[in-house]
Amino acid sequence: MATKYTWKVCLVGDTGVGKTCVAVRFHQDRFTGTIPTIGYAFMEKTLQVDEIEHQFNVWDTAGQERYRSLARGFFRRASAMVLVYDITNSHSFQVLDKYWVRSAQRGAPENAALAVIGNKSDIDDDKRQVTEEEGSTFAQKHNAIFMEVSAKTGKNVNEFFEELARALTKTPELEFQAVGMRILNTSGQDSEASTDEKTSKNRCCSSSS
Ligand SMILES: Nc1nc2c(ncn2[C@@H]2O[C@H](COP(=O)(O)OP(=O)(O)OP(=O)(O)O)[C@@H](O)[C@H]2O)c(=O)[nH]1
Ligand SMILES: [Mg+2]
Repeated sequence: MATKYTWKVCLVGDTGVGKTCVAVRFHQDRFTGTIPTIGYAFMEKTLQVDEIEHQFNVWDTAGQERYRSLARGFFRRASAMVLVYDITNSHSFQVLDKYWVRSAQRGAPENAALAVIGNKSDIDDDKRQVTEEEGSTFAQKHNAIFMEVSAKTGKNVNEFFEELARALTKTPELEFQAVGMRILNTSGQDSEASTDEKTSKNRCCSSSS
């Protein structure tokens, strides 16, 4: 039987950088209009990489300042924290170093993997405010995977998750473990369940759009 891993991946970064669009592109391979996320959205997708099955539980968090403390609550037991910026918005890049790295490190397990995505690579070069080299240097500093992607065209989105899967395979201890609890059903028999499993029943859910 093929090995199967489950990874919890949280997308974080400023509002408008395209976290939801990246998640939707990965999950449904489409690009849709979005509204700012309220709270979080959850999506699940399985990828086959090098004959290993990787189930990604992707938590798309809200970047708006008023939801930031709420977002941190979702980082617990994360296998990887993905810091997303918009290559046409230098502020969204600077704020990764100023805020999101620390926020991710505080909320997620100490050894959680870090990755960096520069989104909107489809936009013309004259609007670019962050070079690929700057993105790559920042990622190297944090020992993180780095890729420029476009949620709009789909460029590199799957490739990013494939690379993340390969990296995570080297640290199986980061695999997502649902916390079990016993619940009594109406017939009085007890059964195993977990809060995370219950959340994931819908496969894709959202507190916003
Ligand atoms: N050109 C281009 N536009 C994009 C891309 N990804 C997202 N956008 C646009 O960027 C805007 C914000 O995208 P969202 O995915 O909602 O951003 P977000 O990071 O989830 O924002 P919050 O939920 O508020 O944290 C939308 O208008 C998208 O159409 C991309 O790859 N290319
Ligand atoms: Mg969003």
